[in-house]
Amino acid sequence: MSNASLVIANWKMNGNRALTREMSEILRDNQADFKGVKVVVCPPYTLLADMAGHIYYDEIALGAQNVSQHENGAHTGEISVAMLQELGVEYILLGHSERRAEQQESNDSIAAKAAAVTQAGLTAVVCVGEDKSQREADKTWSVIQAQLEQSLAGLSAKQMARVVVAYEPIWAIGTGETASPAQAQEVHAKIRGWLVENYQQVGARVPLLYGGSVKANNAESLFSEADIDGGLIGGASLKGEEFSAICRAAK
Ligand code: G2H
Repeated sequence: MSNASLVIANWKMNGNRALTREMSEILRDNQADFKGVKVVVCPPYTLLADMAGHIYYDEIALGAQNVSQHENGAHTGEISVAMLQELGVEYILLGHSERRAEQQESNDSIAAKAAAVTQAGLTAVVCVGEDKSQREADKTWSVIQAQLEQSLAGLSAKQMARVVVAYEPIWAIGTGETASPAQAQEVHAKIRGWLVENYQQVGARVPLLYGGSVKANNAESLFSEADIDGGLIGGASLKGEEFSAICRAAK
């Protein structure tokens, strides 16, 4: 039985206007199959307005893949929380491992962004995860714990109520090598324990997503784990029928 209730599509730097239309039509046609599961689509910035125009049915929300920590001003190339809010964005991914690696995004800047997002009443999806060498050196939990401590630093309980944590082992991202349900659950249980220890009842309710090569054929077994509340889906979120099948597995 699934324990999931939230599935987020991370299109990364993929897609075009044709895909926003196609995806929204497929999700609209299949939505009865995953009633009760919140589905969030995070296309690139340039497709947000287009996607917003196609979201005309319940339980599907708009998300962005990043945001500036600044409110406004001289920050060329940046996009603010208010700008995204104006487009109808409700969820914002923060600290994805690709951004941590390619844009040298630090835990401090992720914490500043998480503060801005949650302060505005939007949901921050904070990503954490270890790489292969850290796992092999038995450092998985110390890496994740440090990321949690630093990326969520300074958030009040009220702000934490607007946080989702996504565990994405770097060695499983886009590689086809998924963490087994047991491997994912082991880390999720520790994240849950840490959240409860630090934020009590609020921490118990923070949704925990697994990400990393989730596909239609492994979603159900991952989503049946006790502390896996949903998925953050990359490659498979670009294929309408496969993504719908993943949403269905969350029901
Ligand atoms: C992990 C995931 C989505 P994929 O990055 O964030 O991508 O499902 O392609 O491994």
